[in-house]
Amino acid sequence: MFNTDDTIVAIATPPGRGGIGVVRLSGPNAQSIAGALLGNRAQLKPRTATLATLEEIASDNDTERIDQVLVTSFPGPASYTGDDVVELSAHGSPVVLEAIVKAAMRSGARLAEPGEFTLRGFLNGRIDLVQAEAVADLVDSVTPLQARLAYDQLEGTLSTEIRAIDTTLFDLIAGLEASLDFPEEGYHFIDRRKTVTAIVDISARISGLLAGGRRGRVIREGRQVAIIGSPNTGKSSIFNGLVGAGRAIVTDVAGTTRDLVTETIDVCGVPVRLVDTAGIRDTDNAVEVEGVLRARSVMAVADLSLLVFDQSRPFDNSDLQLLEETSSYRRLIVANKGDLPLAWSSDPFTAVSSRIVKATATTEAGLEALREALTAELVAEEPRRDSPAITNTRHLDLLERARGELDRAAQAVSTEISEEFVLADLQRARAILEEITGQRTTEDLLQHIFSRFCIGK
Ligand SMILES: Nc1nc2c(ncn2[C@@H]2O[C@H](COP(=O)(O)OP(=O)(O)OP(=O)(O)O)[C@@H](O)[C@H]2O)c(=O)[nH]1
Ligand SMILES: [Mg+2]
Repeated sequence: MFNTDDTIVAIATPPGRGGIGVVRLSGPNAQSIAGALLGNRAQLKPRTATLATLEEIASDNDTERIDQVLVTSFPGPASYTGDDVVELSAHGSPVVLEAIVKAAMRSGARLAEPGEFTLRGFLNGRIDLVQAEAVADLVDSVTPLQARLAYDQLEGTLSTEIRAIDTTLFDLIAGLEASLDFPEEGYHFIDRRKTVTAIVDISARISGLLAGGRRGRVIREGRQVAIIGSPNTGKSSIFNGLVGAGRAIVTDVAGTTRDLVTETIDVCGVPVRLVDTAGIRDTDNAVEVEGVLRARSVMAVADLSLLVFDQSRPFDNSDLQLLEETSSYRRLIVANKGDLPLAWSSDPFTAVSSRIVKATATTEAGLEALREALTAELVAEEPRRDSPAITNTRHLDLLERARGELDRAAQAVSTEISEEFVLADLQRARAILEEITGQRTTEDLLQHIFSRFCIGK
């Protein structure tokens, strides 16, 4: 399925217009195809930008100029893909870029699949699987913290740690095998106490990696937060305040919002999809009924709901109902309109364990406490730069499985089970670690990972 012998081509810059657009070629014929497009006039020096005119043979054998381009050649194996790579920087018009791709295809190149450049880099051993996944994460990042963690993984921080653990495990296995293989040298019985300590040490290092994993995953995948409440409590005002723009309609008419309104905001590096919803109430209006249905379904899937109440209005039965209806959801209770006189005769939240925050949606300062509470709910401590944070579920699952094998091995040693079983557990743990970095993979897995890339990467 992965043909790596041919030359691939794709536009590497995003769709649409731009100052510059880049077309990338990779494969054994990258240089000759680029040469043909440039009329074989330009001398390409490795890793040096050369100004050239790009043209193609028109139907009547005349040449037709396409654009003036900057061409850079990266001979393999020291290139992104490990093969010969040529990058053509043209004027960023989709028409020009497509003409270049078509001309390259007429000269024998094949249109690249999503992620195929990076896949080749992986297959050629330029990067490991963790780094390849980090490329996609970096391209997809929407907050600076996401970008930073992805870049750390691309630099190899995580790969290095996993390989180090793998090497320690390898040494341990080799030592155990030797003591089993050469009983005459007096090592017949492995030192069980030492072996357990060694296994427990390795397991602890994996636990260390896993410890930051939950937060890492939150940063990579983001969170969805629904704003829920009775009509007119100020949900859309809160939404607009957090988004920093008048995105949702705000009026003093109860039942203003009917549809879901969504924006992504950055909460301390975590991308948060904030969803404004229709005020929940019993109504005969068909449009509003649908809006309320949608509000409830968003609440059911959201990671957190901001449950908004208007404290300038007496706490009534419908408020109480809403409080009960949401008791099983993860929620943050917001007592809004803090600038107006309090109309609640008693504290309605005495029996509630959720975090409660006062807010005034109409002023910047009035939202500060809400912002802080939101951060506290969604974000724990920020990972340090030098600690390789795990962000990817695939890595988390595999590390947990590896730790499981190690714990089983440690158990087996201490319960005097035959050494062969211990070795088998340790070998399995190694195999799992190697799946993370991609020393062992399957075609299905690669297909799955690289299909989420964009074309040209
Ligand atoms: N004084 C004061 N007025 C507020 C505050 N928050 C919202 N309002 C006003 O309350 C009214 C309703 O605000 P919205 O944000 O539209 O309320 P909503 O909950 O989205 O309403 P629906 O979409 O109808 O459910 C508007 O007139 C807002 O200006 C606040 O903190 N203080
Ligand atoms: Mg609204």
